[in-house]
Amino acid sequence: TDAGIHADRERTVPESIDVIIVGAGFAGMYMLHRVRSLGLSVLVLEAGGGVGGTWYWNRYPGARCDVESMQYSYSFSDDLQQEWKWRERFAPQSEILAYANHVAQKFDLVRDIRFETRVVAAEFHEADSRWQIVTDKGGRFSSKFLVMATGCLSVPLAPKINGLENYRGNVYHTGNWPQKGVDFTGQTVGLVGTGSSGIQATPEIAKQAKHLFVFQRSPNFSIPARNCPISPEYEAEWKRDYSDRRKAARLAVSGILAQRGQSSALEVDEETRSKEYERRWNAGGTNFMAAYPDLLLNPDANETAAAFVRTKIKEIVKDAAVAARLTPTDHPIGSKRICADTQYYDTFNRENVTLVDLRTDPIECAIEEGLRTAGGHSFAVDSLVLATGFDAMTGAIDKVQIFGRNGRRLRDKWQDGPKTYLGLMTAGFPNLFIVTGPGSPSVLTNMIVAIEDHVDWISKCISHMVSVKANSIEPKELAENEWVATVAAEAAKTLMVKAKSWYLGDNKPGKPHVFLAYVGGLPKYQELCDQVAAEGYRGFEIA
Ligand code: N01
Repeated sequence: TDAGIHADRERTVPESIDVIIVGAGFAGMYMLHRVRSLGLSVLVLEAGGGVGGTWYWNRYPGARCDVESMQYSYSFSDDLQQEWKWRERFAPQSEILAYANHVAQKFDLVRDIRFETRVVAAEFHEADSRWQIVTDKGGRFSSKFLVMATGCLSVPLAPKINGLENYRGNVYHTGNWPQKGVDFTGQTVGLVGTGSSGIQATPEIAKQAKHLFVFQRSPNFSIPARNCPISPEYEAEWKRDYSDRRKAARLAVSGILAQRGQSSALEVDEETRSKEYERRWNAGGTNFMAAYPDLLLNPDANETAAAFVRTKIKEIVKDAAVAARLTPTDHPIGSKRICADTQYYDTFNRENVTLVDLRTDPIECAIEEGLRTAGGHSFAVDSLVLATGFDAMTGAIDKVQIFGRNGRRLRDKWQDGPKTYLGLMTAGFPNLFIVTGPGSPSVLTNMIVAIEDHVDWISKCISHMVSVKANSIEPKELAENEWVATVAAEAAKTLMVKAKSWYLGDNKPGKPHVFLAYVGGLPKYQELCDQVAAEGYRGFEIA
């Protein structure tokens, strides 16, 4: 409750620490490492029982990264990137979690992390410019700086299904999967949601279950991942010039090294285009979208790529009616996050898989045995898997009761959409940093690159604050308002605003319709962040 933070304030003396970091995912772990090098005291508070963040929670069958392993990894330590061996082109969740644990061990991180400790409230005290932090365990802390490293897709979202309490089977959410895994052998399973998570889980559950019903509201575009083992030659090639490749990746809009087409999709003839799409489809992965630079800018260009994928779905799925239901027609390809799959569309050729189209016949309620649709169809299922996504970008911050200057609550400030300067800080909440916060490139890029850049910037900022003996830093309202307008204007130039998506908050009833990430690309953004710092933190108030 809101009273929580105020109640016990005077009872115990809080532990006093220079920097408190919330979250021990990839952002929190690197932040901890960097803060230590500043010689400050630091503590990480983490809700989970281990490190890894999103890769700790998302243990659903088929969970895998869609950025290649050689790139979806830290670049800050050459020693680390040389010694770690990735086994697959796209690492499965288990391997990424093992990597996170390896990093924690190598840099001796765990001694400064409190696990199973959820931050519930944080309040800024003007008198001493410090944050007072309260955890669900009743722990109280005081820190000069507070860093939210709480992730962009870390609060699972479950739809309200009437009567779910009457359902007698098991309910799982992909974003909060049981640690010991789930064995669906012999079960009839219902899976709701066909985003990245649902598309990855579907083929794996289908292999195990007696029968799988996939409840689809919106069909999605998906490209085959073509995952494969990493050959020793490929690994050696990467490791030979790892640092140059990392530098080159940082010059790409997405922070991902990929072959990028240079001409408009409409400048080349149809045959050339088809060949190029075919080549990328066969190469696999989301780099498909890098075929032409205008795919997310020009609807006609976009349609050429969308039409190609639609044809593929028709070719793969044998039942024409099922193929038609799986075919997206309501949004430009890539305007919702494009998916990468392993045998997703093929899975609908299996006898034990049924696609249920919720657009024509929506879920009405849960019954004891399973789900019932508005059309009166009942589906008896032993387990229900919700692959229904996340309260993206703002969810984890919103869950903490954060009070800034004058007791103003962050949730109230952000009620019409998040307001940040550079996605890093928000006015009225001094010394509160957000790693890959709303208004930064974050989810549109390689998250690890975005995280490293932000953590480096925040570390330098904290170091600057210490060296000039300043008490507080926060954005000026004007700079923040300008940035919010820039983020919206950049998004409006693209087709990204043409879909109902979590990028726009559309997946959560009542969430403001605001584009949540900066689409201008990582290099331009990073240059701006560096410039701002070099000019004495232009747009920030340092006191
Ligand atoms: O979630 P989503 P996700 N009734 O929001 C449906 C990253 N990620 O967990 O489109 C019925 O994309 C919803 O339908 P609709 C990646 O950035 C990456 O799959 O709203 N259906 C949709 O189909 C990704 O974008 C990886 O009509 C309902 C689905 O649930 C992000 O995480 C892997 C419903 C939700 O899709 C989120 O992906 C996994 C309802 N009431 C995730 N409510 C990789 O690296 C929602 N849905 C590969």
